[in-house]
Amino acid sequence: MKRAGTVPWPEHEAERYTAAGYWRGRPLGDWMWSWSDSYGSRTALVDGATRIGYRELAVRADALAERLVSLGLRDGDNLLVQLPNCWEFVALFLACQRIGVAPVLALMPHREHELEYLAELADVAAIAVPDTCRDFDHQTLAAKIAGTRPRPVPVLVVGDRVEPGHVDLRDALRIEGDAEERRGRLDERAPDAGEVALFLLSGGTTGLPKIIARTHNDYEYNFRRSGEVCGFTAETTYLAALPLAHNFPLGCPGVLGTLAVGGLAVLSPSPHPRTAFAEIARERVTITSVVPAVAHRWLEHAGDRTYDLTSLELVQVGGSVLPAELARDLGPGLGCTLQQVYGMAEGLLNYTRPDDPAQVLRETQGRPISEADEILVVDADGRPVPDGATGELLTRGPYTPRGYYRAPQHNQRAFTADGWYRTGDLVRWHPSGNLVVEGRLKDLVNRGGEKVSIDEVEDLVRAVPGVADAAALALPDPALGERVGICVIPGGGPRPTLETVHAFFAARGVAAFKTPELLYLVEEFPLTPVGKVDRRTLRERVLALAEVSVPAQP
Ligand code: OOB
Repeated sequence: MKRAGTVPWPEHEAERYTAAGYWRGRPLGDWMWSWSDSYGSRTALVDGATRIGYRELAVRADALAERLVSLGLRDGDNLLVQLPNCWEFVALFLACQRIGVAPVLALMPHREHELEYLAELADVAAIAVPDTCRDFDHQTLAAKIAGTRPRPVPVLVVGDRVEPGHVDLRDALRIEGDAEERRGRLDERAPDAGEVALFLLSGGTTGLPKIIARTHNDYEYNFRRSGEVCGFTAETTYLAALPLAHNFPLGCPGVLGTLAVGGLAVLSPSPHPRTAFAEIARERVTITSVVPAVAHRWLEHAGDRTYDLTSLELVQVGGSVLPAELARDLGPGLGCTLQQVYGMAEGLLNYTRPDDPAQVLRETQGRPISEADEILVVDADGRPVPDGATGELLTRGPYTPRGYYRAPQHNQRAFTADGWYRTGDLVRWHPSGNLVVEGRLKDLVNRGGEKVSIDEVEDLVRAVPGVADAAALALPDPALGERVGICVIPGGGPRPTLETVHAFFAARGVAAFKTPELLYLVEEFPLTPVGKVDRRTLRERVLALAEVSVPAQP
């Protein structure tokens, strides 16, 4: 592989995956034109009042691809992308695929702390942002990040207020010149299908998020096979309500899985019930995907008969634990079938199938999409547990890469010597042949599907003035499932408060979803026999306190 720091699959596996037809040896930019050739005049994307056809999307993506080339971007370069759900996101993603540039998909809440780290780690050759989003000036921050690079990198901006010196991305998407000639020129630049197509961010347990390199071959299989399993067809109207930088709405089967079969992808700027319901009603959406926290809010609003949701056939729910009550009520409440999804940006995808019995739909997180997905459930010593017992899930397969990008040390822990990815999830096999997620070993807070590293939060809080030591905890939350709590041993000086911690996180430019929401001052941390912080005992103590002193959040 071209980029240093990627971990390829062993050659015999690559050959096996190719021979079995999982890997088809064509880059995603090539597939884009296949879709256009097959479905050319159909509508591919809806973004508010804008409707983009399949051929138009391909022609515009090509125009942008040539502009990226003229800006100096080349096969093997990485581009930091921080964009909300909009048609330009999809066009930029596809433009990159034409010329071997890999987008690094940052999340919208990311700020200087995360973006600078990602820009550095992936050594990005350009940055793409909106001018502003939810009152935040992304353009100014992107210019600052661009200025930290060893050589100046272009800033591409989607919006009405593009500053001088930045590239107007909408302008670069304008159609000029002969589309067929351009298509021919760009075909010459097609990257190898075994190379990196995109970078997804991992929830990460140690420090800042790790980067996952997904190849053209593996990601195409990811969304194609997902589409088959979930019953996506040319009649599908898919609503992307979750942020597209997430694997789930992007490729599970998501927008790419929809485009691959000639369906219609509707891009919603927010998963807010009113916004999403209005899109569902207007476009007669048939399938969408949500995290349990969003499902919870949708169900609360489902009784509101202002919106016609009768077109909905399937709602996919995944990303964090789906409470039993919600699993029971969601399908009837929204008038559609529930599909549980247990997936990860690292690869492995499990889905319940739409025609599974009700008990399987409600009580399990589904089964793998591929007969080539290998799964082991192991005990603390790495030995397989008896069938049906709970253990850690290890996996390998045709769309589960063998290591994180540029993280050799972390890879030694996160992968076994023979290439199994340690998910850090505790699972068991249900008698029906589906997986049930029982908990996790990894140190993170799953805040409504958004993953927060305990380690990263603790490191930050330890740097707050007046803090001697800090231990972060996942605390229960009725709406989000979990939220970030922090236990602090005060040092000298003024006592730290939630306000000082918030101010510190904001000044450091940390994504807001990582900021602790509850703070407890303690004198010491309980320790395990080996001298580590005993988080379980600490959590129990804090929860006992919380019952009397912390009002439930609305
Ligand atoms: C999805 O991907 P990530 O990378 O944000 O997070 C993966 C982790 C899993 O290892 C697991 O700990 C948790 O999120 N998770 C679930 C779950 N689905 C994911 N925990 C309990 N129940 C579930 N159904 O979250 C993701 C990627 C693709 C599709 C769907 C979700």
